[in-house]
Amino acid sequence: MLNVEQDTSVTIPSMMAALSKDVSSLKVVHISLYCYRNFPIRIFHSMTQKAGADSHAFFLKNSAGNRHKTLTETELDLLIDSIEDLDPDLVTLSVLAPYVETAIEVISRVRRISSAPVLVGGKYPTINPQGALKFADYVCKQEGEFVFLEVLDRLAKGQDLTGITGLWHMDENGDPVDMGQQSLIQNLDEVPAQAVGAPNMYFIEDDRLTEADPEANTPMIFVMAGRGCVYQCTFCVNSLLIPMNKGNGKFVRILSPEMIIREIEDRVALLPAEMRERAYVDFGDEIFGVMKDWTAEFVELYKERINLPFSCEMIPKLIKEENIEILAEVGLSELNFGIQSGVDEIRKDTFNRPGNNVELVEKAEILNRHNVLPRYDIILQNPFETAEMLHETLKLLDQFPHPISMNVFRLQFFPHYPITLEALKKGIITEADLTHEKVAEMTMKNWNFKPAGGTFDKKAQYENAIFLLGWAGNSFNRWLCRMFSNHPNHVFGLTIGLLAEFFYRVETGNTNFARWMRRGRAATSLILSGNFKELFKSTARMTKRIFSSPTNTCLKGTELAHSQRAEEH
Ligand code: B12
Ligand code: SF4
Repeated sequence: MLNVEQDTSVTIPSMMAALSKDVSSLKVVHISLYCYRNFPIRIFHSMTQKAGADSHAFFLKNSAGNRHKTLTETELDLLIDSIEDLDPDLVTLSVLAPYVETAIEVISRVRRISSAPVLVGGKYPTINPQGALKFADYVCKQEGEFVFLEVLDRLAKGQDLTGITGLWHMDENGDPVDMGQQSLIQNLDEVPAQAVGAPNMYFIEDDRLTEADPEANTPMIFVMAGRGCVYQCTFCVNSLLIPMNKGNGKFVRILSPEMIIREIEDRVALLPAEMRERAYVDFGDEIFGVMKDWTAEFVELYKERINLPFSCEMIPKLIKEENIEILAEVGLSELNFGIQSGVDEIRKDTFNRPGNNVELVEKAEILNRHNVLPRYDIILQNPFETAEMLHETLKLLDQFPHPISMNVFRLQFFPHYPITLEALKKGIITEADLTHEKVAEMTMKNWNFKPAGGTFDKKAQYENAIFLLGWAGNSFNRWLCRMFSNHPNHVFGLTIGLLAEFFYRVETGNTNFARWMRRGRAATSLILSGNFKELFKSTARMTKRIFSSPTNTCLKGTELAHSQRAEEH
């Protein structure tokens, strides 16, 4: 049953203004799992503070890609002890599918020391509210701003939390009560900007709790100018969210250029002076800079008030030369460009994704003409693809302007996604592959493709070659991949496998050797691009870092921030 509330006269500011005065007596703890760049937790922390309540945001670890560091007992104790000291009236968590087990563990510990209601929201609760009710008292389906404000108001008035649209709970028999969902927020300008560098933000990592926001101290300014996408790729949450929100307001929404510029200005102002000159902006939107009028207004303001390099995501089909041209003029330097497969049929039939190879090459050339570096997203270990299809992908990649840069992922099966249902139907996976433990293992340790050297399997050899092409700043790698493409024999296949595995270890390793190799690679690319100024500056920074305290948590956070974005989406 869909229970949609459509009262458009209620806005976030009007709801905030109407909140009970007693909200100021409330204490709320928000918890983010494995991510200090968590947009929802930052938005809710900001809203809670603006509402006048005492808000505390905990970032329990920050991990990305394959490098998820296991949560330790000490880290959990640090969180629980802090919550016990705070004695909150409400505890909230934002939960993605990979972190359900962690959420269960955290909540069971919270319950031992606090009787506060536990409210969860996010992708997992939105897709499976019944499942989330097994570990939380209240579950928010879909966007949570209105739900959250209503919860604050009711708690302040001492009222119970049942009967709120979008807030699911159990009835007296222990059965889930379907409370539907609220309509989508149509005017994003109403939503308070995410809190960065605000009071009461804590980061728990490496068995330490730091009372500071690590995000306030990184040169990468990560923002979202909008929400939503027009496509429904079968491996993406939008394939579920778009149908779920039919008749529920516009799905693709965007902040006004003025609001996003103000948010970036505030972020730049937070940075220490020496960091400002190497600051850059990264837009996490699913689609950015597509609408002509919005883009024209944005570039004008950006040039005048921000003037920093920036990167974004754009679906190749939506790339238009006139937009790229003006965005590049004001600093667009890198763009995530989703190819996913080099075979039109796989893209269309298996992934339900727009665009064909001819078009992809044309779009990549547009970027090349405007000196925008594309980062190609590729999905490997796709059981729907054959060795021959991967050979096609290898050939396609060779047609793009070189050197090429890539994010190489492994196909993931998230519960309920269309591609997962298809794989279940075809017997490619079973329900046993979709348990919380399995999803966690795949997304926390096997998110990025891991090449395996020494394989005689042709499909794996092509995958290794595709991975190696991402390291093709080295023209030997490119030559080798081309030779393999023209003569797909085991001599080339095995050599590529060994090299690919070596480079993967360099990219992800924690040894000193791996770290120095990564530095060497970065330095080589600066030398090749003639950027000696940056080479000098980063050498100076690195030298300073090596001789300063090795346990500086914020520095570690900064390093992670650099690498994290590249290996996630
Ligand atoms: C931006 C983004 C990121 C950013 C920021 C992530 C973050 N946690 O905010 C970065 C790059 C860091 C990232 C990393 C990862 N991501 Co990501 N990411 C996205 C993306 C593109 C947008 C999410 C977003 O922030 N939207 C804007 C916010 C405001 O909306 P929202 O998150 O939906 O939150 C609203 C509601 O859900 C609700 N809500 C959310 N939490 C709560 C909590 C409470 C208490 C309440 C009341 C309501 C509520 O209210 C919010 C405001 O309206 C989505 C795709 C998508 N379309 O959503 C993938 C997505 C969320 N990512 C995904 C994955 C797998 C990951 C990684 C695990 C990848 C990896 N292995 O490294 C990591 C995990 C990071 C982490 N620990 O959180 C998957 C999750 C799949 C799933 N079914 O859960 C998604 C859905 C993509 C996909 N494959 O479908 N990601
Ligand atoms: S184009 Fe990107 S964001 Fe949009 S549905 Fe496909 S994968 Fe998701």
